[in-house]
Amino acid sequence: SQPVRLADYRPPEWLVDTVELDVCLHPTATSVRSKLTLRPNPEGQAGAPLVLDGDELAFVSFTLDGAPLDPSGYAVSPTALTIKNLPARPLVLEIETLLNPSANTKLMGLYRSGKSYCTQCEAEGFRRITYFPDRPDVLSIYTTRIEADVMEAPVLLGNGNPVESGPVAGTSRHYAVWHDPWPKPCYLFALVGGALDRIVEPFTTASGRTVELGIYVEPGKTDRASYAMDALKRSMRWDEETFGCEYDLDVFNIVAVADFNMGAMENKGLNIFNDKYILATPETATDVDYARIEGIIAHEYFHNWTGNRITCRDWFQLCLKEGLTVFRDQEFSSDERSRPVKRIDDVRVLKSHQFAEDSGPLAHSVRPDTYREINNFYTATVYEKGAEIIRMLKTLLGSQGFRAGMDLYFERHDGDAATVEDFLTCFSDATGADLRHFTRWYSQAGTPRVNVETRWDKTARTFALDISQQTLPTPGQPVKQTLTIPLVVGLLGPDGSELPLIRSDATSNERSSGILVLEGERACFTFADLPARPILSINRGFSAPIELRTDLSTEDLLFLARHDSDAFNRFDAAQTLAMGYLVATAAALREGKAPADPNALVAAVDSVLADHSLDAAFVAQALSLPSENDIAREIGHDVDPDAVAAARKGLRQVLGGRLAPALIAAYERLAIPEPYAPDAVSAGRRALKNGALDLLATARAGDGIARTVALYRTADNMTDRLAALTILTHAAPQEREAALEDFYARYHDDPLVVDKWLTLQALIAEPETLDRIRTLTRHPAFSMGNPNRVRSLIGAFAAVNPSQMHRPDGQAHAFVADTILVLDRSNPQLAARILGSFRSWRQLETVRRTSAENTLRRIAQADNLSSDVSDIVMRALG
Ligand code: DPP
Ligand code: ZN
Repeated sequence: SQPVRLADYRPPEWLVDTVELDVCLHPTATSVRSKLTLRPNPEGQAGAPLVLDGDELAFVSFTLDGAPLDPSGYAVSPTALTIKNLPARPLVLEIETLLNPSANTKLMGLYRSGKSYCTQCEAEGFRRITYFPDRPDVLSIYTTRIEADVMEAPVLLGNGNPVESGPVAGTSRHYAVWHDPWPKPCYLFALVGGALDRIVEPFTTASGRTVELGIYVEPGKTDRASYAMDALKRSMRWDEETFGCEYDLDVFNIVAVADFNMGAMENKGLNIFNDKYILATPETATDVDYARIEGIIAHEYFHNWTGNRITCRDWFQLCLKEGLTVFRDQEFSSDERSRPVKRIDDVRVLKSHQFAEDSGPLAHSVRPDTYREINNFYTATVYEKGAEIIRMLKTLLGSQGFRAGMDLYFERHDGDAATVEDFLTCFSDATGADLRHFTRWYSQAGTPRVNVETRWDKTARTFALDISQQTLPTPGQPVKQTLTIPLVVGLLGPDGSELPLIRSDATSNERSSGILVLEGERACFTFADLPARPILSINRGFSAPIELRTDLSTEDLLFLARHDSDAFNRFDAAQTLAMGYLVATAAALREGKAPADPNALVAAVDSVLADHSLDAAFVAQALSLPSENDIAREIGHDVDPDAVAAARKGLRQVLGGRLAPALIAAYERLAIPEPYAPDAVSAGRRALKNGALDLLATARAGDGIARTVALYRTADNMTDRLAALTILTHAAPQEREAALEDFYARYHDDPLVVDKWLTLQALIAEPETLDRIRTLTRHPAFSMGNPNRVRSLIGAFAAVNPSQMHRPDGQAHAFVADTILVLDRSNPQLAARILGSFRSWRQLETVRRTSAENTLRRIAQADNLSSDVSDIVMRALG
């Protein structure tokens, strides 16, 4: 397929004002009749043919203004319906297509999940339902009639508000009509039909309107939807209070389905969710699951304004809705939970996914300027780095300036298909700020490296920071520009107190600001009137998404880990110490030398553990080391994943052994029976308790294993039981098989819990794991047809078990590649996702790198690759 280029954007030739759909659901022969009112776009090119997109469509018939057209006047294929020589005036086009939803394994367009019918149209799935100008800048008002067998699909849902429903006389069928008054692009279209149960609750909006909120689930699972409902109501209130965004329909429905390629989808008034992000009870979901459900419910709801009321002009602008909406859901979770802990979580995700993507062959800018397959751009860069850009914007403009820009954006662009430029212009217009240099964050790929050197002048009592930035080349971008980098700083005195910031280099209104803005390649910032040499705390709260290098000594980092008032940097100082140790030890192990000296890190973690004023969730984060993938990225080249795994495991044993008394104390203090509640404080206590137990068991200290066995048996919630099972699986091979068997026996009826069981086994860092996975692919609980099962077993293995995925014999590479090629025939999006796990292959040592490269070449040479897989494999090799 030819690449699509941002520079080639042209307005649509034809607009579609209204769409009337009539969908008669049938397992293998669903008919779709579509009536479009079209008119020439005044901004389009006059006299252009009308080209409607299709994808694997079976054309039945069409009429123009009620009459059939001579076959010489149009061309139709499964991928397009083209009509030439149309008069430049409003027209009515009626088209009928025929679909087989049961055969739709791509899970794009209309498909079946279990016995239900559902749709997924983002990005380009609507063209798999009917011929249509499938692009986000064509906005239409939709009326949808859905008809189905009343037994098969007693529930019929569409976008917007329900209009009417009833039986189809003389048949076993019934129908429902839905009308959505808000013009929308077709990627936000959805319908659902099935035998579903629901919970329903009213919500009163800020202006006093009542909205009926419904969550639909498989029969018998309504008791698992109450947390999602609670999160939805809190999200709706938060968006009113924080951004003045009120909901705009009479109903808001969410449907949970078991087969879904993504997490969830923000279809107007009818969100469709992967059921793993709806269903939760204390017995089946962990604290992490609850937090994700809350975050994704909020994310999809927030799209109603950032995505739906204001949508994207074209798919290059995907970050306009995604980065902004991720930022909004992060802020919501920060307000609902603990802001510093949420920030630590988000930065961990950013580094492990986005930084990894940005430093390898799949690096791309937040707003790419070309793509071959848009499905491959739902990435950590577009989402998470996109959110970081919004966060920096807020840091630079301040809360009030940021809110003023958002208000103007909603006011000016409501109803538009907008661009990143439109968005940024609102902020410069609202605040007077010049954002031209800042805009580079959207177009330049790669993580900037920022270097900080400090100079303390005892006589002058000044402290100077020499700061420089550099971004390494990425594919297609050999030469990099400088970026606007906002660095939040603090200076700590010898007793750990915050020193006043007096900038001697700055203009009067910047003099006491704790935000240093680097725009050029290098700059010097000087602080004056200091009583003693300060310790620098910089990039507080991770104010810029950068790789930071400083000249802070081990003692300085230990000091920050003990005293920094910025909780993120306190955590980060300990992580930096850990990373330094892990990188040095991985190198030493490869050369057969002794591990590095862990004393500073042990002291840092010890002081965090001893500080009972800290949030338990924060302490749990401090106990948790950088992942093997994070360490590999830090090493950057010639990586031996076995050495990395050994270094990390060794450090966990050191921490568990040396800190045993404090860990035992923490465990015992927190292991008091209390009824389960998923709130952040209780979750934090469990995270610390189980984190302490994990280190003890790993070190075989403090009766860690016996305590874990007991926890597994007595746990009354999934968080504790899964934590115990995880520890036993990794740290107690002799307990492993019995525990895994017991877990499966307890939960085999619950696919979402079985997923946890699959993932746990996929992540065992032992050579037997590959065979175990092969065996599990034949297990009755596994299915290649269900994306959650595939991601839980094979996706998890490929992405987060680096020592086994990159076995030097190449067998795991071969297995994963074979799986990808099989999957590509049924579900290319899922296949391409898993292939993305090869993204860091170039950093491996020679033997493993050669195996990865050969494997990628074999995939590239396979016949009939989807555009999804061929795009990733070409770029990965590129
Ligand atoms: N737009 C969805 C989301 O990120 C993904 N398709 O919410
Ligand atoms: Zn989204």
